Amino acid sequence: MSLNVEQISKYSDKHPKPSSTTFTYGTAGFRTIGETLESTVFRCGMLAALRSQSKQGKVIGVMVTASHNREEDNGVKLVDPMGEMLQQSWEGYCTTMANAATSEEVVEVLAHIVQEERIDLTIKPRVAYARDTRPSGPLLQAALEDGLSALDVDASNYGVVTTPQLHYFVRCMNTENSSAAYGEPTEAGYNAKYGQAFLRLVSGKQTPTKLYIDAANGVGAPQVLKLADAINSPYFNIEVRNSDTQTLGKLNVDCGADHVKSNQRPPAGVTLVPGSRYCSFDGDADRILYYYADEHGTFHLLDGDKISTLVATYLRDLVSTAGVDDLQVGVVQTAYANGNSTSYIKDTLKLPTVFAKTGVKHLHHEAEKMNIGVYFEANGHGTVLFNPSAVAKLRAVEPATPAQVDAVERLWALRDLINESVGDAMSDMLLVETILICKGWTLPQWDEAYTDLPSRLLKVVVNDSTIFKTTNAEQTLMSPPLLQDVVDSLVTKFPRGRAFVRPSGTEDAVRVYAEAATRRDCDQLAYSVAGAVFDKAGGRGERPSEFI
Ligand code: G16
Repeated sequence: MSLNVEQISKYSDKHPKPSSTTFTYGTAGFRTIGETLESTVFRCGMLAALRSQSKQGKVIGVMVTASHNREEDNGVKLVDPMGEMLQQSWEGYCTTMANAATSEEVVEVLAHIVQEERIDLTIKPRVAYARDTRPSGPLLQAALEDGLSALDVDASNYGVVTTPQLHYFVRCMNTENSSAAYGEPTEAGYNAKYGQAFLRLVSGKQTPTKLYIDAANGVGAPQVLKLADAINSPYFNIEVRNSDTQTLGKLNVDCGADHVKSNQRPPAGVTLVPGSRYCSFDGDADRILYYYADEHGTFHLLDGDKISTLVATYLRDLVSTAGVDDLQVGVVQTAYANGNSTSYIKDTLKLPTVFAKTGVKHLHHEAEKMNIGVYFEANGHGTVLFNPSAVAKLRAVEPATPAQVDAVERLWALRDLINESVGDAMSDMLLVETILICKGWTLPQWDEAYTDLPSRLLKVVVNDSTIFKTTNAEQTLMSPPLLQDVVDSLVTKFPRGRAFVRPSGTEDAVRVYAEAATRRDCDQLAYSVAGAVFDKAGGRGERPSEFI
């Protein structure tokens, strides 16, 4: 059997590539102005089909979203059979395919992949797809459906759901009726699985105070309300803010996890009251952060590092109580992790920790190497993985005391509570809520573990961000020449200073991260480095200069 060239060309001609744009499969798939993505999304439909055939007809996911990005952006990414991000060796195919200039070239690239991957075209391809609430979503979904029709895909449309929900559905579909069955691949199945695990873990404990959720005016708003309906318990007492998915121009604007983390202040539409509890999702609900105001009204952020240390501590203690001593909990971070969180993990928790490049796909792979791998980016994106050896060790344990029985049961329930396929704001929120309820902790009590070094994340817009090349887990610049020397000399001026520069893989910009012993030093360092990037590497627009 060979490719149906006539059918593919007919559909492809409907979605010509914009001639002036070059597309790259970046940190989390393709991301750019939504209107320019039609040809790319169409072609991703066909790539998903081939990927499915290369996996003997397993379901591949396609999510149309630009997550934390501004509303006019959109994006698309492929999800592999176990709900994980697309295998990296296929990212090159995606980029080549997205940049094919004509329908003839599109067919050539498809034929090349079929040959390289020895794909059996008689296998029926299966794809599950969904989108977030962005205005360009319906147009891109239609392009995607053309791509699926071009290769006669057996397709399942999941409508408007969160990104992690789609990852979950893919894993469920591919494990159905197997010993690794993950759950029912429906919204109701998702809510039942995570809701029931949550109630198993918290029942009998004291009920918590209300949790205010900033849903970034994105798809997390309707979905978390459905989760709350399914749980239907005072243990999950929530009020959703920034839930307007209908009005144009509101998604991720002055709200959501990225805004809260970058600006280190609460979102619009939320007035912090001391003693109350708050969290923010991002636009597609794959990130979460908590925060609160102290009695002086000062804002305190509990970011991905704080979530990671809370979860790792809880798991470490349960493993120890359960008596599964050779079961190791480890933590994966990126260069954005606050220096004090890394010291706390190493020196106080005495847990192994490794650094990965930015992008949950990189952290996920490192976490898979650990028995129980806790991975979170400081921006609130992450999850926990139990590898097969951890599962085997848990199965083998023979608890002798009631405390051991309880700890083992809790570990199993936690595994049911966690979305192991990808970082998931709703599942992570239930995990944090569980730990806080079980410990009887307030947010300030959780925050006591260690104090963050002051940090600042800035964005610099430059003429060409592709000239920025990094090494050393993206902490050292190799290009543009000599810029790293400037960063190094600035860093030495500030006690406990640390800074790095890297190109974003989801936005057309360069990111600058800095931390130092005091807020003033940290901001001076961050703005000095950002100013140097702007001056020496083709800065565009306004020079970053708030403090200098
Ligand atoms: C995505 C990735 C994250 C990454 C973030 C920023 O988040 O999934 O792993 O940290 O982009 O990446 P960059 O600094 O390369 O732009 P999201 O929430 O937008 O999917």
